Amino acid sequence: MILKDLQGSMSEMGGQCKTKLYPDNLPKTSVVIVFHNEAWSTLLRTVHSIISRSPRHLLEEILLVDDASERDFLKQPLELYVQKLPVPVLVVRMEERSGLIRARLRGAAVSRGQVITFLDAHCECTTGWLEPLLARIHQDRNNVVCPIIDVISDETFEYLAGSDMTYGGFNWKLNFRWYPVPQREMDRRKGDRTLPVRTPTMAGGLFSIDRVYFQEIGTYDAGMDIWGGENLEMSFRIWQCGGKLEIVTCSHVGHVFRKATPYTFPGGTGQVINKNNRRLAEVWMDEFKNFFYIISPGGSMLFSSLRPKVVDGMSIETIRNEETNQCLDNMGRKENEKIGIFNCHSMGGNQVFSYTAEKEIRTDDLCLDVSRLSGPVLMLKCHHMKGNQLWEYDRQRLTLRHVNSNQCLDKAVEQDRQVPTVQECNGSRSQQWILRNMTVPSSF
Ligand code: UD2
Ligand code: MN
Repeated sequence: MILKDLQGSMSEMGGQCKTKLYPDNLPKTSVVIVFHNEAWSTLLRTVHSIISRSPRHLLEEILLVDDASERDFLKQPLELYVQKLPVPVLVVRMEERSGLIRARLRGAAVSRGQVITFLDAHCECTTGWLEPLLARIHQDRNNVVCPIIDVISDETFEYLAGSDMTYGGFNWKLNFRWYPVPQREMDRRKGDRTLPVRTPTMAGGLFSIDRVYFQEIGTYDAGMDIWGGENLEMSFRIWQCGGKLEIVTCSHVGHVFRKATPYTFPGGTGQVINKNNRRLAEVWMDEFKNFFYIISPGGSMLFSSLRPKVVDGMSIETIRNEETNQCLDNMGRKENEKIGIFNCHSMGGNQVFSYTAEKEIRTDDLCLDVSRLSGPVLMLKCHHMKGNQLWEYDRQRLTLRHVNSNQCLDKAVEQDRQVPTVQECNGSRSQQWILRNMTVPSSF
């Protein structure tokens, strides 16, 4: 869709949203904002936008939960400032650094509204943000609802509208990811884009939930530290406990997406996030947790002892070159970069790929892609259109033929380093690749 069309249909949707009517008796919400070392301006931008853009009768209070910040202006000056505001704003202090999950739980415990709305501490609520959220919960208190998250630039602080064309998913490292809303969900909402989008997962920072439902499903996992994992954990919890998770397209809230965090991760970033993700995997993912253990670097240490058996119909493989005995490896590289080749380590991580039913060779949401003869093998976003991402594996000859170019996956030496490439198929050992299924214990 070209940008002009997108903007056209967005503003059309905006128009439909503007004329929507909401019941008078919507539930009241408490807004819980947790923060650690937040900047004064962004925190207050959040608070003021809530006050000036929420109908007063729908706003019970705002709770600012300070997760043991170290900045003086967030202490007494903040308390003096909020006393003068026309809405009850309470500053709650954690005794020690507890992480955003336990800080949110404290806020929820202190709050009194029928609905609890969580926001990050660097947001801007837009006019009309609240009514559509509360209306969905009023319709069914098992609806958990997110606004469309607009982008506030972390350089200029300008406000850029988000889209209703993406929703939440995740990869097997258990990172939250945005994906295009699938056609079936577009079809379900055909003719009325003001209908909420059902989303598998949420980004985590901005959502409203009925207080009783929140308690019924067991709130958050209080054993999770600092940051990460709780968003997928809550998403899985909701879908597995009789709820629905939705993006309400008539509600927009901006969020500053930061390139760096203004805080530390006591114990180490990787360790903290891995611990949270393991809790999430163990509690909610049944045997699917094994994909996580194979693919995530921290989990893979467990892998050799676990020897997971993975659900039928899905497979992940290592791809080893018969001549050099080295394995395809994404080298931790990103979209548009070249795939690499490296000594096989059997630890999963960067050396596992899925050879999909659509015959793509896939790592996360990137697919091996070749666009010119004898050219480099790049990792591009999977487009599911076959084309340059279609590979035919011949289990007898052990070749991976790139169908479009009719060349075979091979390797070349470039600046003293092995790099995958495609070449005329010639039956040489350097064009033979062993796909080993990581999920069959006996292959160890
Ligand atoms: C996203 C979510 C965030 C959370 C996170 C995963 C959005 C827009 N943001 O990351 O809410 O779900 O994914 O965990 O969906 N904070 C504390 N104590 C800490 C660390 C953070 O209070 O130890 C606060 C922080 O000040 C902020 C909030 O928690 O208000 C979220 O942290 P973030 O903004 O750094 O997370 P973000 O947006 O990268
Ligand atoms: Mn944030």
